[in-house]
Amino acid sequence: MRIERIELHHIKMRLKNTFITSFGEELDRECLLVRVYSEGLDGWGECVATRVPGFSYETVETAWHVLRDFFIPAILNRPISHPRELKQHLQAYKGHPLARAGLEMALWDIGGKLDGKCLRELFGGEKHSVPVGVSVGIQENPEAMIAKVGEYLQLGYGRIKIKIKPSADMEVASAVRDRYPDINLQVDANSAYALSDAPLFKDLDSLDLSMIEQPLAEDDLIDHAALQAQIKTPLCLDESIRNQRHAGQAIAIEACRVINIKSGRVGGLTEAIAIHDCCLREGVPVWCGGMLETGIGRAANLALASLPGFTLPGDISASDRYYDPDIAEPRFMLNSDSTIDVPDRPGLGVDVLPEELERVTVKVDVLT
Ligand code: OSB
Ligand code: MG
Repeated sequence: MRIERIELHHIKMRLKNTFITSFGEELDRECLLVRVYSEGLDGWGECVATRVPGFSYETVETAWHVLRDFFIPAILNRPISHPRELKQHLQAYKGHPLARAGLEMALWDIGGKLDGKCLRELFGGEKHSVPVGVSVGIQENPEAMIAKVGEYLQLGYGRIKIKIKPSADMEVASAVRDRYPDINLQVDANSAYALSDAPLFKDLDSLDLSMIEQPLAEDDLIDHAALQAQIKTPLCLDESIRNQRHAGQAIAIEACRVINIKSGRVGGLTEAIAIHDCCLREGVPVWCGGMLETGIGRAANLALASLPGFTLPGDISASDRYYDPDIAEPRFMLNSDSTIDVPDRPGLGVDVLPEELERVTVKVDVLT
C-alpha cells in the first residue's frame, strides 16, 4: 500500500469519573487520533499520549510534533507492504513509542481493511471473547473504594485492580479484601515506591492478591528482582517493559512473574505481539493493559488479547466504564462471564462517528 494522506486529530473527551493514580488525575482525557488514507480506504490509530507527561515522558504535544515533523513524512507516499515495516522506516529516530504506536495502529487498521481481515486474524489470535476486569482509580478513602469496587462487581466484572500510592495502600487494600474475601484482586502502584518499602509489600502478601503491578521505578529491573525474592505475591511489570528485550531480561532475572502488555508503551502492536510470543515461550502469563482508550484503541486491545498467552483478565473494560458517548461504534459490552467480544469486521472493526468526533476535536492537521 501507499499512504496518500494522513490526518492528525487532537481530541479531548470527558471521562465518566476522574481517574486518579499515584502520578496524577485525569477527567478530560486528551489523545491523538491518526487517520491514514490509501486506495480509497481509511484507517484509524489512537496515540495514548496524554496532556501531562505522567505515565510516559510523551505528551499530546510531543507526539503531535514527532508525528508531523518526522514519523509521518518518513512514510507518506512511500510503498509500505505491511505495518511491521514501519520500524525500518523510522529507524533513524529514537524513542517516542506512544507516537509510533498510534501511527502503526492506523496502518494495521487500513491493512486489515485492504485485505478484508480483522486484526485478530492478522495477529493469529484464537479467542473470540477475552476475559476482562476493571482498573479502579484512587478514591477519597477506603469506604469510597469499597463502594466503587462494589459497583463494578455488581456490573459483573470478575477481576478488580485498585490503584495504590503511599498513604493509600495497605489500609485500602485490606479493607477491600475484608469486604470481598473471594474476589480476584490486584493492585497497581505506578512506580510510587522504593526497595526500602519492602516491608509494606511483605504485608500485602497476607491479602492473597493475584499480583502487585509496577511497585518500583520504571528503569529498575534489579530492584524489582530483589523485591520479588522477598515476597510471595507475583510482581507484574508495566512501565518497565518497553520492548521484547526488556521482557526477556526481566523474566531471566525474575524481576516479575507476570507482564502487562500495552501496545502504546512498547511502540506498537508488532512489538506487543513479540513480547507476547517471548512470554509464551518462557511460560510467563500476560494480560492486556489499558490507557483509558476510546473505542479505537479498545478494539486493538481486544484483538491483541485474543492471542493465546493472554490468559489473565485485561484492563479492557466496557465502553460505558469510560465514555458516554464514545466516538466509535459498535460500543463494547461486558458479557455475563466478564468477557468482551473481539471485533471481527475488517481492520479494527469499528467505525468512527463523524458528529461525535467533531464534538471532541481540539485541532486537526492534514499532511499530504
Ligand atoms: O498503569 O495501568 C496503568 C491508565 C492510564 C495510565 C496507566 C494505567 C492506567 C490504568 C487504566 O490502569 C486501565 C484502563 O482501564 O484503561
Ligand atoms: Mg499499570
